[in-house]
Parts: sequence; structure tokens; C-alpha cells
Amino acid sequence: MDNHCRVIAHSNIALIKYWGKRDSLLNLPAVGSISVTLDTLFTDTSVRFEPGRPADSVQLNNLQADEPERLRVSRFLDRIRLIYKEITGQILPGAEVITANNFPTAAGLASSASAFAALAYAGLKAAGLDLALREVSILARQGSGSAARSLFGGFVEMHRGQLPDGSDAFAEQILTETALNINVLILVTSRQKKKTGSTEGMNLTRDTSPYYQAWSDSAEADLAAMRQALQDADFTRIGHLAEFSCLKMHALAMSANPGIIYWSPATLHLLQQVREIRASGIEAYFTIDAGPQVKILCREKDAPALLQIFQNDSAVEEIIITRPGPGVRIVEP
Ligand code: 2P0
Repeated sequence: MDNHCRVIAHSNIALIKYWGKRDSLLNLPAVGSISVTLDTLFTDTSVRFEPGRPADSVQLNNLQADEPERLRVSRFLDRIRLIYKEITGQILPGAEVITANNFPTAAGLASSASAFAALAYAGLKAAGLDLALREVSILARQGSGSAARSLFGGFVEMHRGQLPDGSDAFAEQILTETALNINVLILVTSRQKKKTGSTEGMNLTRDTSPYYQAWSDSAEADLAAMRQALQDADFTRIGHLAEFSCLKMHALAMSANPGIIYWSPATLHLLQQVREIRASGIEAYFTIDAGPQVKILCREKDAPALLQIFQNDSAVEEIIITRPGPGVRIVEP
């Protein structure tokens, strides 16, 4: 067995948002989602199963991971150990995991998406298991819902699925990374860790929001509309649908009890800026994940003008320019 594998997986941002779980144990989403994989943001992860190693060790961003982080990785590797045992009848030893993000962790830049996509792919390969990407996405989903999408490049749909075992809750590519000439500008407003994690926020929303049923009931229509807009390469419709889904998700989170507010004053200021810029003729649209950063969708040709505007905005700490990026890949055998 070649017991080592190092991979890179890119982050993604949802255009049609995932929020809520139909099963917490298997981490099955209550709604499907559609995302774009981002070329600039990635996680680089190496997994080495070492005979005789009793426990997994995890290094995260050049530091020893704290115990909750180590446990989350180790529990995920246990899922790979289970698959390995089912297929080979043998036991996989402990692993050394070395992983690093090239962007701020846990500040609404979807670090868990690229992290668990990379861990799933590297872990399976290191174990010598050659699963189809659809199967890898089912595994990655169990680490983090958005991770299933990060295995694929370009525009990706995650299916909610109907089956209780989650075998139909997988992700797949809808359009390649070269299909549309768009940029996603990430306006970083804060590098602090968010207060309410996504899992916690989703569970609270499901348990307390009076709007939760309406959110679930209307998801399929949003997904169908975005699928069609992507097929038509209709940037205007893609942008409007992305803003709609983003505001709907945040309104849902705010309607939990106590309400979850991921925005800062800088976030709201930037949303208003985007709409003003749009009114002035540059087609820009916003989306926001579970954090205060604002992501702007624009046509490639408009990115320089938008950069100029936001570089001079004191609400913006940093701007990361991204475009649709590739799927997971091995960087070292
Ligand atoms: C998304 N987010 O579709 C939504 C929109 C954030 C806002 O998926 O609980 O870390 O690990 O499955 O994937 C972030 O949540 O949540 C997320 P878990 P995840 O991208």
C-alpha cells in the first residue's frame, strides 16, 4: 500500500445556499445547493497512515491542532477506516495529517469545505482506495456539507437526496471552470473567528425559526432557476438569484431564536455599495456566507473598476480576486 497522499482542494462559495440538515448524524442537507469553486483559495493536505501509530496526529497551519480540531479530523478518518475494513477486511493504522489553508480559517471563507474535500480525497488515496468522485463527495459531506462541492471544479450542484442512508446526497459538476468569464472578488472585512459555527447555527435555525419550512419548501425552485441560468450563461439572472438566495439564508438565520447575525456594519455597508454600483451601470452582485466577508460576482471585464472602488473603502481589509477554479488534485504521490 502506498500509504501517503498529498492533495490540494479549493474552497467554494454557494450561489444557492445550503442551510439546515435533514439528518445530523450523516450530515444530510435539508436543501440542495449550487456553488462555484474558487481558484485562489485552497487547502493543502497530506495524509500518511503509519503502521504502529496508535492515534492520529494533526498539524493545522504549521501548529499542532487543538484537541477538538484533532478529534474532528480523527473521527472523519475513522469513516475511511470503516470503508477500508469493509473492502479489505484489514485495519488501517493511525495517520499523520499535515494541512494548511492559504486563507483565514473559520471567518466565513469556507475553510471546512476545502479542508474536508482535501482530507477525504487524500485519506482515501493514502489508504489505497480508489473511489469514484461521487462516492468521495458522499464521504466529504459527512465531514462538512459544503465539502462535497469542493471536490469538483467550476459550477457544482449538491443534491439534497431523499434516501435515509445519504447515498443520493452527492455533488456533481454542472459547468466547467472555463464556461463563464466571471470573477468573484472577496472583500475581507474581518479576520476574526466567527462566533456561531455553521453546524450550530443550522441546528438552532431548524429548531427555532418559524420560517424554516418555507425555506425548505422553496429551495427546489431556486435550484432549478439557477441551473437554467447557468446553462443559459445568463450572468444577470445568475447574479440576481445569488443575491436572493443569500439574503433569504441570512434572513432565515436571523429568524432563529436567538437570531444569528453574521454581518458586521462593514458587511451591510458593502451590500449597499454593491447595489449603488449596480445602479450606476456595473453589473455586480453580492453573496455572503456564515461570516462578515462580502463576495462580489462580476464579469471579468468589470473586475478592475470594482477593485479600484473597493481598494479605497475603509470597510475592506483585503481583497482576494478569484475566478472559477479546478477540482481536487494530487500534488505529490
Ligand atoms: C453554503 N454554508 O452553502 C452555506 C451557506 C455557509 C452559508 O455550507 O455543518 O461548514 O459542516 O455541514 O458546510 C457552511 O457550512 O456546514 C455552509 P456543516 P458547512 O456554503
